[in-house]
Amino acid sequence: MMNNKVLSIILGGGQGSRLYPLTEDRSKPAVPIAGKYRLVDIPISNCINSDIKRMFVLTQFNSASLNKHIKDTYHFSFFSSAFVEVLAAEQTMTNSNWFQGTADAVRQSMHHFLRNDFEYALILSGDQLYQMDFNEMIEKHIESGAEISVATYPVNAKDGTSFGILKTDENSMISSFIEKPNSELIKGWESEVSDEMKGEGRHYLASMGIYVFNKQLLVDLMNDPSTNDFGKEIIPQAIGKRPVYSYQYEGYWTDIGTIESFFEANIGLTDDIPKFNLYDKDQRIYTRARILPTTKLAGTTLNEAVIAEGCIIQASKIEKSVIGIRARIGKDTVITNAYIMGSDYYETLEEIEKNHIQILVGIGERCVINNAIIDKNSKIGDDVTINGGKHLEDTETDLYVIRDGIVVIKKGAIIPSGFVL
Ligand code: ADQ
Ligand code: ADP
Repeated sequence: MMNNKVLSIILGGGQGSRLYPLTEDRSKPAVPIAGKYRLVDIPISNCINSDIKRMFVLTQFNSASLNKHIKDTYHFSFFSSAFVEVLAAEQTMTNSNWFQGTADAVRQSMHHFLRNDFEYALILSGDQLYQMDFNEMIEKHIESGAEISVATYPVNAKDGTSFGILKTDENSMISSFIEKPNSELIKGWESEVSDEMKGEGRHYLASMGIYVFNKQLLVDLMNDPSTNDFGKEIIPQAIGKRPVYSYQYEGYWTDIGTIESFFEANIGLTDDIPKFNLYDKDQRIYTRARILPTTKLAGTTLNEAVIAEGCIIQASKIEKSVIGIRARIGKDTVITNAYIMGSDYYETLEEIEKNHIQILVGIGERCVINNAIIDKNSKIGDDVTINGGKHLEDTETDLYVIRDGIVVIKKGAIIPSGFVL
């Protein structure tokens, strides 16, 4: 019922440096996940499933692929007030800077938001994997008399250092907050959590970076130009002065802002019962309907594989891997623990012949690929070995980047036949 009073603001990404090179030539919300989606589809789908249908996506780059994706995917009825609008950092007469942080991004876009009628702003992160009904959070926000609500999630001490950690009183009002405490500082920030959480060592309440703000307070806070960030300034400074409440979330939620967490979240989809459920018809994840043909397989042993549509696969084995749209994989190739993003296009037989194309888009024959992310449109020759793992040091070349043992082949990279890593 409240949904027509809610405006959603999706923080689509700063520089995206932690997801580099996936963000080398696309904005973070456009990074492909789970074989056929893009990062931005997650918060947008959560909003649609919560019946919140007015969304702004804030991003640093005005990327053609993001705009095309949003434009081609989210069509609403002519008579509906629903929209998804991308706002890229823009230079105006009064401001020549890029967004300086999350709050600054909201501040600079405030004039766009204020053209809409709303009472509550739902501020979301663009790099998280979760399925959440925001209605419950908004209802609690109203019931408790909060002016700001922060969604929270119990984490362990190790993970706690990468989040805002908070404490609440017995009514869930937040009494103190510390942004990303180090392993020394986090001591003493334990909260009372359920026995189940205790059993898992998750004693610390982390901010999920998901906020509900009363409109007027947001407007007031944005009038102070000295603050640039929600986690570093806005939230900690509001505590004690305004009613700021915690809304504790129970479901699955993970941050996918780094190569390692992004990789693990994708490979996790191949689990017997994945924590992130793409098959739940009540919490559907939307994306572009590409009308691709079905996937064709020949001679492949599959085990725990997630395979998108439009692929042509002759590999001998695919295990614990996610294979994205239009992927082409040659004979006798073995793929394990890998996220192959697939391609934006196919080369036709005529093209291949006419242009004497030696290395086709996709993966060639007799390759071995393990612990790797292969970005879109890359061309991997025959007899290529890419064996990622902790034995490899962080590196960057023109063709690939290694982070935490995961080899990321850059978008469109051409890896010559016989290459070994
Ligand atoms: P971080 O995720 O580290 O911590 P931040 O880098 O500010 O915070 O990013 C939050 C979201 O905003 C991300 O989706 C990011 O891509 C996006 N973003 C960042 N800068 C942006 C910009 N200039 N323009 C548009 N979008 C931008 C935050 C909180 C912590 C909390 C974690 C939970 O600060 O308190 O624990 O989120 O993940
Ligand atoms: P996605 O399918 O992941 O949403 P895009 O919308 O970015 O990807 O691109 C898909 C479309 O882009 C393809 O159907 C194709 O028509 C076109 N395309 C992109 N790159 C190329 C290319 N190098 N050659 C031919 N077509 C391309």
